[in-house]
Amino acid sequence: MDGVIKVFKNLEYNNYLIVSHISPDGDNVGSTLALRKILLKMGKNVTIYNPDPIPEMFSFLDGYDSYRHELNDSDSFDVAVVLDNSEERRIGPHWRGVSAFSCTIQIDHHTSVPRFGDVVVIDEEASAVGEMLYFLAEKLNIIDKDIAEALYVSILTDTGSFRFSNTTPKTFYVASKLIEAGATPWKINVEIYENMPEEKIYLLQKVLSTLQLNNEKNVALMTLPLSMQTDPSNGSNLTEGFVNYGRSIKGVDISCFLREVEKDFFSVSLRSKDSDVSKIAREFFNGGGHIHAAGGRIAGNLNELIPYVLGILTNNIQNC
Ligand SMILES: [Mn+2]
Repeated sequence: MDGVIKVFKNLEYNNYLIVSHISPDGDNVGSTLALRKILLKMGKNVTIYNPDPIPEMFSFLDGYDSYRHELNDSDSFDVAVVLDNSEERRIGPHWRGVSAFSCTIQIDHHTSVPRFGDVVVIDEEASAVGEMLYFLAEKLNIIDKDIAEALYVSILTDTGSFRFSNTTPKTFYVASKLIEAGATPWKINVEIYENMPEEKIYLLQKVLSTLQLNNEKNVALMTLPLSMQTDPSNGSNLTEGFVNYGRSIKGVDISCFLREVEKDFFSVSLRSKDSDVSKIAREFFNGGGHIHAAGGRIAGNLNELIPYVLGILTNNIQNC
């Protein structure tokens, strides 16, 4: 993080743009809002951008209302900070590339290869970008309740409430520091997990009705065609976490969720207990991610995709 701190302390750089990835999740939003507050406290001008709607469950976090969903040609920034994202094309349609900035910083914990920042900090062992940013905040000696809550949300959501394989002693160390700094686990739990729009539960009901397993019963597949959606533009928010239900079945290694984004074009979410789904996502679904949580996309007709995808996943199970 020393390279990042050097940039932040450069008095010639005053205007910051913070971006992450489309289809925002908890780590994306939490790390973006925490870094926004850190830079504001350092006296910088900060713009945060995401083209997509920010899930309402994060609305209790400081800065939630300050997202911009588009950028103009007249906007000019000294520094761009890209969080939780290893692919430039997933930043959003208004991203003009690194040449638009004096300096680009990339902070990430994904295993995928492409790196494009001038200053790159990657920690594949970190449970969340929020965990990495805690050490930045600590070094800068800038932390308050807002920052602690946002970072706690990053870690809570990316570790599936401290249950996933990315949860380490360091994760709990950082979480304890964040609680000391003002994050309240129960309050945040209620905001994030006990506060769902009823629409989401009705959608889950429909998605669970599509559940099917392969013959070996180690791959689970669920689907959500456009015909089942009343608000496809909000589909990534309303279905966040659905893919985990497939993995929760005894004996299932890989769970896959296909959500139709536009006619005959699907977003693919993958979760696993053992197999490396980031490899499968890269090879077959034009995506990437982590060993046990990855995603991508695929074009095709749903009736043809179902056997095709089940076949790919069945053939790529790695027995550990
Ligand atoms: Mn993340």
